[in-house]
Amino acid sequence: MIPRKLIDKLRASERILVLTGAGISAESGLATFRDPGGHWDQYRPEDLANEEAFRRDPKLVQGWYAARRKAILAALPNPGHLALAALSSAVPELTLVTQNVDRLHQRAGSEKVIELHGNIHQFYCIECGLEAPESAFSVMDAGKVASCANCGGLIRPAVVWFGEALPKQALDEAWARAEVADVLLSIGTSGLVYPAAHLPMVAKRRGAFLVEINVTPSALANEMDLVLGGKAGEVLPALLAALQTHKNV
Ligand code: BJW
Repeated sequence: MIPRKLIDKLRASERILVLTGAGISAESGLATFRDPGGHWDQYRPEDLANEEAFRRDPKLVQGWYAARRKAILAALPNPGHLALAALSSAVPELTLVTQNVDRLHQRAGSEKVIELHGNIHQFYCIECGLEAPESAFSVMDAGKVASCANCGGLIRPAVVWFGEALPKQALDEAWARAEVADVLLSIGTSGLVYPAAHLPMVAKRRGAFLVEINVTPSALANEMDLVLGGKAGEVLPALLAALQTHKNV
């Protein structure tokens, strides 16, 4: 299932960059965005994931994020998350960059995770920036609009919406790691959202070996050196096992 060439590449590599997307959390029961049955089947991105939409209908947007946050808190890291956390101890240097806001990588034990699109666990005031207290979630869970205790402004999730800049430090760090990676694993992402989708190309220009793990080929599949079709929660544990077996030979 795992080509020997990949094991050899991983064994020879000094720096591995992993880019994950919503697909890695699918086996934890969380919907992706663009797959059939995904979030964008139900809603148009422009109605939810941008500031204009939020100001137009804060109740809809807060309610959607509050419901997703609840589902995320009830979900568990799956074998894909766990295998990536274990992989970081099996190779010299692994940088994990995620577009996911769910923090399942951290819950699986990955220590340093570069979050490109923020996280869904914190909310802050759109006017004064104050972080919202835990009580705000009860308000949203009850279907009401939560506002800032300090200034009355609307509170929003600490995620990156369309048209917003990614956190500079996270993007700079991810870019820098892409420039020096020997191997890049792109896992469970459609490769449609930029600038995250540029990272594999940045790594490729510098000579990295690109690998995709996805149930269906992504928009970036043609750029890959190797495409492993399958679920992240099955392929990654197999990859880890193959690497460990080979190590012991
Ligand atoms: C499995 C699996 C299993 C299933 N195992 N696999 C060209 C260049 C640069 C930018 C742009 C550009 N064209 C347009 C833009 C702008 C825009 C953009 O990219 N739009 C495209 C859609 C065209 N980008 C932005 O607006 C970004 N900001 C920006 O560019 O700012 C510029 C700026 C600079 C300075 C000042 C001001 C502005 C921001 C993008 C923010 C994206 N936000 C979202 C929502 C975040 C919050 C939330 O979670 O609600 O992030 S959108 C959504 O898409 C979310 C995801 O992180 C992101 C990526 O999705 P992902 O993870 O790839 O999921 P899916 O569903 O697409 O794919 C799942 C995959 O998994 C599939 O391939 C499945 O097959 C696979 N899969 N099960 C393995 N078990």
